[in-house]
Amino acid sequence: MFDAFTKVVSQADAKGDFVSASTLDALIATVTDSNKRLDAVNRITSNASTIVADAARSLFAEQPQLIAPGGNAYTSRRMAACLRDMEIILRYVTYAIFSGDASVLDDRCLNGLRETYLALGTPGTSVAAGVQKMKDAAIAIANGPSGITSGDCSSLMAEISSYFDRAATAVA
Ligand code: PEB
Repeated sequence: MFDAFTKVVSQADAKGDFVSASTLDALIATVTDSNKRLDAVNRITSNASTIVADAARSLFAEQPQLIAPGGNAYTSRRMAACLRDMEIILRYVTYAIFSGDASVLDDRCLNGLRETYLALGTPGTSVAAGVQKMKDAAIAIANGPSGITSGDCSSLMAEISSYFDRAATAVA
């Protein structure tokens, strides 16, 4: 499991190189912007249950077969498993945002998840659609202008989007 810093060290060591000046510049920018990152993690974390519940509601409205008898989220046991899965994925995305690196998300959540859904008979494309809905809600919340010092968060938001996209792609 890497963060933005240990990843760079590992890559440099694999080549027997010192950390390059351009890499240092990128890490300096990461440190300079770290308050934005922590604010985004904090906003998404403190709204996690709303993000999950709204995304699930919207997913079931679009794909009502999931909650119809025989559907993959039919019965409260499967519904609970589904909401739990979305929450787990969102939680690992917040870890990746915090670390500035996707490895925690890859290693501890996404690795083998497609195969798990295949074995369970759970439609991965529907999980991916739910993840995309969580992405939209999380970005809206993290990027919301109210009650926060305004600044350019475009690159951070693109990074956050990439973690959700990575999760969606991994299961679709
Ligand atoms: C992954 N999900 C399920 C299971 C596992 C995971 C391992 C089987 C065991 C169980 O039921 O608990 N667990 C989950 C995860 C990690 C982990 C992400 C990462 C570390 O450890 N059903 C739907 C939707 C979708 C869904 C499309 C968006 O209709 C999910 C939610 N996951 C779903 C369902 C089950 C499940 C299990 C319904 C139960 C399947 C079943 O028992 O029939």
